[in-house]
Amino acid sequence: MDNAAIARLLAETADLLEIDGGDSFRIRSYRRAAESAEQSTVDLASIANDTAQLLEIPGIGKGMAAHLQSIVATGSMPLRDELLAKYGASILDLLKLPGMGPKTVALLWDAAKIASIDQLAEAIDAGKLTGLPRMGAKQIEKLHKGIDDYRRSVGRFRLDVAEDSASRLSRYLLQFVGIQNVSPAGSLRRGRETVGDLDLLVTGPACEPGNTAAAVKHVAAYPEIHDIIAKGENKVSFHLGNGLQVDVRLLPSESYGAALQYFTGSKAHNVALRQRALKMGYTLSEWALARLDDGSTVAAKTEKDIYKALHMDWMPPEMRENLGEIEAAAHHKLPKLIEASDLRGDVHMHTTATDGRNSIHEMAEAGIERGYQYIAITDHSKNMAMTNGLDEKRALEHIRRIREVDKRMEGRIRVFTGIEVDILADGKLDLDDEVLTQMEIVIASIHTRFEMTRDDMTARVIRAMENPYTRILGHPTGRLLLRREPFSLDMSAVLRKAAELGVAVEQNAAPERLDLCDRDLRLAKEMGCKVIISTDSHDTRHLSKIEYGVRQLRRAWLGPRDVLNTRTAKQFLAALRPRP
Ligand code: DGT
Ligand code: CA
Ligand code: CA
Ligand code: ZN
Repeated sequence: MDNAAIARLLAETADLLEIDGGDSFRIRSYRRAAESAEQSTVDLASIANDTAQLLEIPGIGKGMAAHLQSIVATGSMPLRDELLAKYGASILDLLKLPGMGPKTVALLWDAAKIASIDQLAEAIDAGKLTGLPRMGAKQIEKLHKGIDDYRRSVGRFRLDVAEDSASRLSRYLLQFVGIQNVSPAGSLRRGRETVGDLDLLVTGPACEPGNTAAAVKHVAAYPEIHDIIAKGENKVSFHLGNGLQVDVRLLPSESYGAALQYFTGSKAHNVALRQRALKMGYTLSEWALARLDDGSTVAAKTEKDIYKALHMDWMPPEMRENLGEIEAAAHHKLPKLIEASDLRGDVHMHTTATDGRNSIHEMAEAGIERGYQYIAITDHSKNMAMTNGLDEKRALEHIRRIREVDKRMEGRIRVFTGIEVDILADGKLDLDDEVLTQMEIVIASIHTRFEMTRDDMTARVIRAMENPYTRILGHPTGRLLLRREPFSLDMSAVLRKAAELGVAVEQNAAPERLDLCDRDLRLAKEMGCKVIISTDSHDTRHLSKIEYGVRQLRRAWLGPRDVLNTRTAKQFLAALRPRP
């Protein structure tokens, strides 16, 4: 760890302390130490074990020396960890907005629990800042603009947001007669949970070289453009009103496959693929796979042609991260990935009994519409008071109603009884066993007390899974993408325990959650963990969001057999942990 990194950690700690309303003397001591670390000519990491030498540095006393040693040894220090656990790392992003200091951040936290730029944007849109001290209309307007600028420069966007923007833009582009085909590339095509910018490839008669002026004009006239960054003969880059950057490329159809391959990436995949091409005497570019000796084109028109010329099978974009897919494709050993159409049921959803917007019956009809054989109704338990969570008595009534609807469906769809029962702070479940024993699907989830230490949180989750009624661990990380960090958890310990107990872990497909990242999912598969995927729908329209979760399963190379709810209703129930 270099001095600059140490200085940054110390300065962050000072910022967090100030947000926390800490003692000003203490805050200053961290700032001074940060400056000293920044300016010191000795490498602090190399002298960290020598306390006497540390104390010679101006601004470093005994206490600070111990903090430095902890930073060098562990990459952090207890106070920083504690404050990050309380506020989340995203709160520090707020300081990057113009005119925003720790005092204002503290004010926003106290008044509205705002801890990230996205939360601030939401609060502004909802008019929640009006009336707060130091938040006049002018200041709010300035913040609003600052957020737009920030997002334009560094922000990432949720997959669903990027996809909506891409499909609206595609529809517009296709209105132009000379544009025949629009396809997303980049991280959107690879299904990453967040997207940095949109890469759209466009082909058609109006996109052929030397003839693009009219098409470029059409692209640049898109009404949702906020500002144009660059405009050339075959490329237009711009920002949308929401801050998302878009690169639209107009391509000759003869090199469409090469461009699609190149701009889909990932960078790591492309680098490895180019090396393979070189070894075979070819060069690979966005224009073509060509021979090194005479430059003649080997393949360019379709991605399949290119991979085939490299003696590989074509692979789904989700796999292209250079994590073994190149070798697998070369040995014709690519696995079959799961698809949304493999799923036979959705087993986590809410109704008007708690915080959902539709009735049991409406959810069942929506399940039928999607072609499902089964759904599970899993409303909240009483600990979630703000959702009108079910206590024991109401839960039993609810089961009766679910069974009634199930019967009324006359086999058109199975409606499982279920509950999303809260995991309390000590790892106990929020409802009595007598109630849980009536439920076909018991999902145990954490909704409160996110701020525990990693050890405590891991013990809490494991204790909840040890309850014999727990069949599924719901949204296992609690993260809200770009808004709330996952809670601190030893994921491999949890997955190991889940595999041992036979508890299934949920990939929550809600695009703001996507709890298990591709790495977690790979780990789950390696450990022999049962995996289910569900939408956690609060509305019949949410059932279609399953696709966002499926993309993550595919990124982790999961096939239909790796996911329990690809099975029939009967097989699905039998595959879950047996009920006591
Ligand atoms: P993002 O936008 O941050 O979510 O991620 P990507 O993967 O969409 O990255 P982006 O938009 O910078 O570039 C799109 C693809 O274009 C990328 O996946 C691979 C290709 N590409 C872009 N720049 C380079 C480069 O400098 N070298 C190589 N090999 N490929 C590049
Ligand atoms: Ca991109
Ligand atoms: Ca790009
Ligand atoms: Zn939940």
